[in-house]
Amino acid sequence: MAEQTQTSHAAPKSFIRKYIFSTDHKVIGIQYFFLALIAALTGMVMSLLIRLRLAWPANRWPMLEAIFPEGFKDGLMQPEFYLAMVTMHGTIMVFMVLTTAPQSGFGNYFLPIQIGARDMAFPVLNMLSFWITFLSFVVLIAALFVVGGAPLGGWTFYPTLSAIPSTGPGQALGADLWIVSIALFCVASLLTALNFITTVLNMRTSGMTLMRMPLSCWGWFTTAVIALLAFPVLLAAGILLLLDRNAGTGFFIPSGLSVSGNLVPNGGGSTLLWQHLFWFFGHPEVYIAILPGMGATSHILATFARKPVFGHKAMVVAMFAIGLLGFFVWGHHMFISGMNPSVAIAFSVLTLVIGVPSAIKTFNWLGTLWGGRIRFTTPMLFAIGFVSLFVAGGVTGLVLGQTALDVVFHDTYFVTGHFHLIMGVAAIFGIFAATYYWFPKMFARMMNEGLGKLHFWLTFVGVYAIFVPFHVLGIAGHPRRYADSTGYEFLRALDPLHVFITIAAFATAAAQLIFLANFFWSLFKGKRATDNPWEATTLEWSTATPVPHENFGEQLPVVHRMPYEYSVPGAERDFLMQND
Ligand code: HEM
Ligand SMILES: [Cu+2]
Repeated sequence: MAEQTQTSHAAPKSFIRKYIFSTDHKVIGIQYFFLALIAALTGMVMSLLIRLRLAWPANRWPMLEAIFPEGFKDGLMQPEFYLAMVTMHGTIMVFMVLTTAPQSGFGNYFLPIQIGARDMAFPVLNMLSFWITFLSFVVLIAALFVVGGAPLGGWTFYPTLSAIPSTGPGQALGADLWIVSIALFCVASLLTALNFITTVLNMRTSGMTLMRMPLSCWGWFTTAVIALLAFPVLLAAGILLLLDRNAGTGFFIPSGLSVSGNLVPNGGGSTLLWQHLFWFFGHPEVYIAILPGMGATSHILATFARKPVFGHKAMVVAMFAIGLLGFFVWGHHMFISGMNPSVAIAFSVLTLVIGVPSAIKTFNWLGTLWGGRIRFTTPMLFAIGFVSLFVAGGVTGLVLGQTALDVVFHDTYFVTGHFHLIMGVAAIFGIFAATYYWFPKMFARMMNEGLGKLHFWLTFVGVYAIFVPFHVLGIAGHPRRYADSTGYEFLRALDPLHVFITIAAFATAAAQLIFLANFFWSLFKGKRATDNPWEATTLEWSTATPVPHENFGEQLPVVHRMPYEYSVPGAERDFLMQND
């Protein structure tokens, strides 16, 4: 490996090559991070709009009418606007935030440094991936403003309606742009995955065997392998859907269908085909969102418990097992699609089997904490929060994985509660943990710990206050994606709960302002960071702060040991770095 595969380039001089069209993995990582931050704020505002309608469906909002004249006609939030917000919120959060920040953002910045490389394997491709992702975001936002209305098919975009432009509001140009945006995103993610895999396999410095890689690198590597296999399927499905809409094919349109009394000319296809293709991508996607968080959590727990990760090898194997099994369970999203019950049982059993490696990870995280000399820093609190949310959301996954129960809970708020805890918020906690942990290396300053802890506690309490009641709504039979449920008498008793959730959501959103203030204040005014402020062991802490061009000086570091050698008896400090 190593030296001969590493080429060296002079640092770029012009502003444009240095900060805009940069091929430096560190700059690209930061670009992805800021793109995800903007997307997260957009998605958050959308979720608050969703909550407004759910808590006070008949209320008039003249101020919002001034901003969205169409969406708030006479001050009243229109159902189409509500559904567009649900669709865009979900799409932005899943793709632009959870797929972008942990993998492309932190992975780009730290994977090469942690394995002792000077850059990614294909720096120009890396730049291209970022700008395609950026374009994808721009196209998605553009879809909000086009003639015919914003897309409102949900983030799963099920045909038949989504395959036929004439079926109603939001199904015209807006839907095409949604699909184009997702297709672009697939291309970018595919290129990133190739880059990550090649980098891990070819660019490790001497002594950095695969097992000596930090678990954060294992998270990024496993995620890249999953992305490489999952995104092409969504890309293909998206192209087929575009063809159905614009070229007269009928991949997803059954024969003999009529819309408003007019026979749809193209047919012969199957709506279920989309569900198969979408969820063959969709279930692995939730692991794409969360595995980097698992890696970062393991990394951070070890640092602040001052212990090696308990069961290091088992952690690697469990991560890969989760990734692999994730490709055999997509049918659990289709239990009510009319599938053969024996097939459903196979999907159900395979789903429950994923509980095994997930439990191994959880017990090993607890084992890592057990008996440690724990330092409760902000990144540590968020990493522990990640474990809490992963368990809380995982438990209801076992409920939904059973066909008999899912038939009841399908398309209710129980599902929304489940996936928000495990995929939405747990992954967000992983991103926060990573941000507080790596900020000193990325920006050469420390974030404020007091504000960080305040942000943690308000957010931790806030997200449970929002999403635990979702489960209660679901058990009561409250359907999801309904702009208006006031017509259902049996749901009236739940109105106060909706108000409670909305207030909790606004309070939690306000707590994010503390994070933003801390982030931007620290960027300019924070205490200067030393090279290794957390007394950690891996290579990113062995190089200078700020990280020099091409990451290391003349000589690449040579690795002699496993990544988490904390509390080593007889060591001068209480830890040994990988290159000591
Ligand atoms: C990163 C975090 C988050 C992610 C990944 C996320 C993701 C999603 C997804 C995928 C949907 C489903 C869209 C659809 O059914 O088409 C959704 C819906 C929703 N989200 Fe989020 N969300 C996040 C944060 C939040 C927050 C903080 C709130 C605060 C209240 C929230 C409230 C909602 C609501 C009310 C719905 C509509 C549910 C329905 O109609 O079934 N989300 N979200
Ligand atoms: Cu799934």
